[in-house]
Amino acid sequence: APPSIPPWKSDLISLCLASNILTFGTFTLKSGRQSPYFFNCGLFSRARLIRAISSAYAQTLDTYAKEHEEEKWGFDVLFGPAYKGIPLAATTVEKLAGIDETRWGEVGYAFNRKEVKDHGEGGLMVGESLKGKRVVVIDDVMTAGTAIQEALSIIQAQGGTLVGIIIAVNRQEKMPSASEKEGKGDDGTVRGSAIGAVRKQTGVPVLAVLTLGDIIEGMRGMGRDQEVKLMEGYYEKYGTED
Ligand code: OMP
Repeated sequence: APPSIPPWKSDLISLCLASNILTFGTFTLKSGRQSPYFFNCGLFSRARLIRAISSAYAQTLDTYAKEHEEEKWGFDVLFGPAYKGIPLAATTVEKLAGIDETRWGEVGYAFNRKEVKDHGEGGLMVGESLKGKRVVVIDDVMTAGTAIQEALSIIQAQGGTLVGIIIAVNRQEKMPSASEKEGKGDDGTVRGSAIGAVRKQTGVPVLAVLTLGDIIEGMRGMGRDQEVKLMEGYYEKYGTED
């Protein structure tokens, strides 16, 4: 069968493998789940890597905006939660201006401080004000959807209107069960996806550059059968289509 993912996605996956951004082993996730794979966005720290991921984020946002022209979907500020969201927000808006300056030339970026500054310009926020603005959050990886909650409350407190969320990787996982949260393992109950819960909670689109499905597909195309099997096994246990 022909691969169902576009070449730019398999190229990005190859780059992530070559730079150990995507690695295999035994990882304990924030949710407590044990994963055979891990995606580390902190390692997009070299010129050609940050260029690749910021281009992919920008392309994903631009494509979504163009596909939702009728609803006039767009945004004024890209908010990158500290710390990992900061370079992502800055480099992605720069790439957006490069794609279509008429559409994106006035878009801003903003980020929060982890410690509130009590001198100089002061405050919690740096960059564009969120007040009265349409805001998109840019983040790295979504598993259970807990990391994104802090960003949502900051936007609310700053008087912004959330209109979208973009992440590099949607791990396509089910919500953790109550027993998992207590560290007692999955109780086998049927639950929806973490991303679906965030969509429902916020009412906004959650865009992803890559999904676990894309990664599996891309690596299958590279003949990396061993790792594909590990990811499929994990998907069997914790995955959802969403
Ligand atoms: P949730 O808060 O469960 O959605 O997990 C998202 C966070 O987990 C990310 O912001 C990362 O800090 C971390 N993470 C990764 O960076 N890469 C992964 O492959 C998996 C996780 C994770 O712990 O789930």
